[in-house]
Amino acid sequence: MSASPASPASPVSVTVLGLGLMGSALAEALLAAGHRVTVWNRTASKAAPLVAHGAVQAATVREAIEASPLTISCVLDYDTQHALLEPAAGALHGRTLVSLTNGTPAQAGATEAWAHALGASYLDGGIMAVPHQIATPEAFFFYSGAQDPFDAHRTTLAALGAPKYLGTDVGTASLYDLALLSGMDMMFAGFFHATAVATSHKGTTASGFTEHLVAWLTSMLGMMPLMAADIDSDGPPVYEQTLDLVVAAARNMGDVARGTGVRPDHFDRTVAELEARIAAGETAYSARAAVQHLRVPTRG
Ligand code: FVH
Repeated sequence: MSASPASPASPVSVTVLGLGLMGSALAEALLAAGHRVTVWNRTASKAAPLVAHGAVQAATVREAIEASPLTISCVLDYDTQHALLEPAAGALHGRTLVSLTNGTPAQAGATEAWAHALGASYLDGGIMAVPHQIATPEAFFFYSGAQDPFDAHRTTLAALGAPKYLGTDVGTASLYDLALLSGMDMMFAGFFHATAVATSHKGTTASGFTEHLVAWLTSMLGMMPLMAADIDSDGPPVYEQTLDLVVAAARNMGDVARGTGVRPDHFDRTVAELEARIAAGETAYSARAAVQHLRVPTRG
């Protein structure tokens, strides 16, 4: 990411609230794209590198919001965000607020209602990147909420990473964001578990073993679209195994963990759950059944 400003066809004024690792990367990307950037952060000293690159530092949240038609908020969580915005709420009238703070669909819905009651436009966003990936081809962002503010600010937001608009249901961006983060979290949990088991072997390094793990998981990624098609369909699954085979493998994975001094709890829970399904008369293991068994009744 370059700090020397480019000259976009239409430079615009943008405010960034929150200059943690991510907020600073967002502000830097907007500056690099040639926009006029106003910043505010609780710890004022974090603005210094951005001011050196041309940002204007606002003394208050209200002053920051008033500087631009578009305010991007990226702080710790929604409670923090609301506490910052509430005293300056009047300044949002006629402006657009984009929240890139991580939160839930319910928080997105409450913030949209709050913003609309103030006469502000609102978009909720999910950042699918880490700070050093901002403004690179790897970065993409989910947005949801009213179409008009997205259309109005799409080009500006594209300076951060590819914008993917998910529609007017404001909770969709955070739903997708948290679903992708859940997948990532469980993938890393699998990596940590596999590495703990493998490095119990004398002479095996995490780096050496991880070459095998990455090759294996990369080949398994190709299964996901097939499994997804099965989950979407009502027909016979394309990919299916017997539950007996899957429970036997899970039992072995739990036993090897126990034998190598690694916590076996995940596999013990899996074995118990699969045995209950076998006892209930199920015989087949498919992606569709796996997803169905994850669902719990929700209160209506
Ligand atoms: N960093 C990442 O990799 C992930 C990538 C995906 C999206 N997340 C979300 O982005 C939000 C901000 O994350 P961050 O990386 O900037 O986080 P920090 O570096 O820890 O900065 C936190 C900012 O929040 C401000 N803040 C915290 N508490 C308060 C408060 N009580 N009052 C006012 N501001 C507060 C903090 O201010 P300061 O400590 O510098 O004064 C930072 O600006 C987040 O939702 C991630 O989940 C990032």
